[in-house]
Amino acid sequence: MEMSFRWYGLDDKVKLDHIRQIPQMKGIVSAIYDIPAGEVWDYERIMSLKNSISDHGLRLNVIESVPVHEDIKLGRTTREQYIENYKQTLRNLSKAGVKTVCYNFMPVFDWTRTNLQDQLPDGSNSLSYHEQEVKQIDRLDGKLTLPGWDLSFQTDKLKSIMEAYKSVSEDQLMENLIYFLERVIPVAEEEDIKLAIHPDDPPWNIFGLPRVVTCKENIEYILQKVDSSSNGLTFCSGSLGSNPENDLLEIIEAAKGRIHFVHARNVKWTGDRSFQESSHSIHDGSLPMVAILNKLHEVGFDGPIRPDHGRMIWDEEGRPGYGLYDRALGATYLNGIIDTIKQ
Ligand code: DNO
Repeated sequence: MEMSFRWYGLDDKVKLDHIRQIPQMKGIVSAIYDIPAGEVWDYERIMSLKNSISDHGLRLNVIESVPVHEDIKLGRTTREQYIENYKQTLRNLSKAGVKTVCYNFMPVFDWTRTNLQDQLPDGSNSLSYHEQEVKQIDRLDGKLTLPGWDLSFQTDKLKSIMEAYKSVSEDQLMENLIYFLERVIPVAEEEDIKLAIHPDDPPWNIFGLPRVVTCKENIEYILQKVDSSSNGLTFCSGSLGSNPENDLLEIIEAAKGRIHFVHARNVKWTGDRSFQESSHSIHDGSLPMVAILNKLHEVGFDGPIRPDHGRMIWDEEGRPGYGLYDRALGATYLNGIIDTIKQ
């Protein structure tokens, strides 16, 4: 497995020189963050991102993410142009040597939490989600906001986009995902690119918006419906694992051969549809990290893996979930397990 680390580009407080000092760190997972969803990523800009990373002895091995325009998720007729643009971005990435591309199909909101600095018993803090708090928010009052949202569109359009989703059922959203994949996967195949869909986080509907990358059955459906090795999964333990009903080992088995990227992190279940992110250790969270890595190895996964969110420890301040210290501890913990498995 290729140990990797997410880096938010030159503005990231976490520096490549520091990332490189984490033992066995090889890959950088990044993106071009200022290109709006739906637009083509320019080859020169991709190359400049790639070179800024290789100058520091690391390799840009995964793009996370090329965002999918809302019109594609909504199935609007305008999706055709955005799909063409997506294909062109894939061609440009491939030309630049990037072969793994992560993306998600969550309507409107990417990962959602209710607290970005929830204190843990050891004095550190981390991200948490409490369903009761989400339920209390009126989704259409126009002021919908939660900490840490990655919005893929202008916030002033929030109300109309939420309205538009009222007529999109889960089945329809799934159909729109398949429509998208049927068109982009042939290009990914030609370009030898592995697309890796990220599960929904959390893996259930929020604010009445449908979500479909939530469970084993749906993941199997997506992988089988467009049956190509280029159509794969980002196995994210923390996203899928925040629902105790998801058996992570069974999901790995079901996606065997189609897992192209791994996000490894732990969460502690704190109540019904509620959880808090913990350290990566099996002693702190509810997820069987050792068994997960064993299972990934057993099904032959040997691709890029990154420690996912970390806690904020040692007074570090920065992007919630994406500080240096706890993610470095996470990488080291994961590497220890991987080394042991491989002996
Ligand atoms: C959160 C991340 C997600 C992820 C996207 C992938 O920290 O795991 O934002 O990057 O959902 O498209």
